[in-house]
Amino acid sequence: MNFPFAPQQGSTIAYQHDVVFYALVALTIVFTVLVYAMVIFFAVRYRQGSKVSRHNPPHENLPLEIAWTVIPTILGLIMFFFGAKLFIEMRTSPKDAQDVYVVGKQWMWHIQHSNGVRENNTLHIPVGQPVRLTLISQDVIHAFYVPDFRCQIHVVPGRYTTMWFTAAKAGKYPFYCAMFCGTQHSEMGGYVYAMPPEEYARWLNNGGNNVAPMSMEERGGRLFKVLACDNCHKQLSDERAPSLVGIYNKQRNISGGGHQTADEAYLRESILKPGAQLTAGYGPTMPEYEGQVSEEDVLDLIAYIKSLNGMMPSGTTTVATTEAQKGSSGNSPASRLATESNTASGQEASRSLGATDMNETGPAVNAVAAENRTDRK
Ligand code: HEC
Ligand SMILES: [Cu+2]
Repeated sequence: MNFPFAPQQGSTIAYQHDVVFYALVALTIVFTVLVYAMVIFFAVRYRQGSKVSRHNPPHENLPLEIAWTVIPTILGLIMFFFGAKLFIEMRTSPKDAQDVYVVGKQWMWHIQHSNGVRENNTLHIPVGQPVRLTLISQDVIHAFYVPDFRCQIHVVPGRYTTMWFTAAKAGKYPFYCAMFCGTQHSEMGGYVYAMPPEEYARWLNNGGNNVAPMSMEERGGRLFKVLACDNCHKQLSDERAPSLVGIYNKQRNISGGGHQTADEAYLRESILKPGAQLTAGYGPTMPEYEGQVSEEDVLDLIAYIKSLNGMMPSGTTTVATTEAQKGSSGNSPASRLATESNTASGQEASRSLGATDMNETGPAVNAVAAENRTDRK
């Protein structure tokens, strides 16, 4: 069915809730139809002027009266039993529930976890563990409503209300303000992110970031892949580009004669304006990254290039442009670099950026990273 009849059942009580709800709807329909069918039937049959016999109208029918009293009473009590049982369950939070505090105000939801992590209009929770919300409003009456969890509670100024639920499966569930509270009431909502407990713990420990803060070096390594620097700069020099392994603070031969120390300034210029000083033996084929990457990105790239010096065994001066290195064995520092960047930073890049973002340039990468970070105002 494409059009869902009801919201998905995202919490542990959603199924019971739906059973009670639909049973009540079914009973209501049955009795409404029964009563109205009889009203219409008798109204038509005994309308003024109809030729039906009106002799001997029955004045009492004990079995019938007992039936129409006892059967609805029993049905009503059954509904009451299951309804009250579920109501009590939904209103009594388990002792081990994890506390989350929610403040509603025109027109947003401020949420705070017990370790101090805050978020706005999103609520991250662990799957399969009870979560208790304590809610209050800063201005007018709101209501916190998670349809997929079948949970709703008023959020009132000057008074705490509570509600609890256990998310049944990981996913993204919308929540809304369910009490008309002013002009932007309809925008007062967000999403519950139910995540596996380990992931939630990681999220909480990272201060509400999905991705652990990366070191400059790690971020630089990721940019090096994302910006496709590694298309040309392999771990070994080849005809496309010189290797960057171990070049930091080493003398570089500049084409047309002369030397340059590959310090930060030289590396920055080599990235932003590669044509300014070409490495001996190469043409001006490297694209200019000026305007493509931010200064932060450049600093991160430089930190990454510096870290490549650590790949060098002590005593080695350079592997950058040595022809002999091309035939080196699998244990060389250069191939260790290859393995490292293919696994660690490569996975990091695809995990947090997604495969399609791999061609994005610097500022876009920053935007993605910023989006991953939760607004913590
Ligand atoms: C199209 C191939 C290509 C791409 C892509 C490329 N480079 Fe280069 N790069 C070269 C070539 C060729 C040279 C040598 C000529 C020169 O100095 O411009 C070079 C030189 C350099 C140097 C100076 C190295 C030395 O020997 O002193 C650095 C640093 C550098 N690139 C970093 C980067 C970074 C960082 C990126 C990604 C943002 C990148 N390159 C992308 C081809 C490329
Ligand atoms: Cu509201």
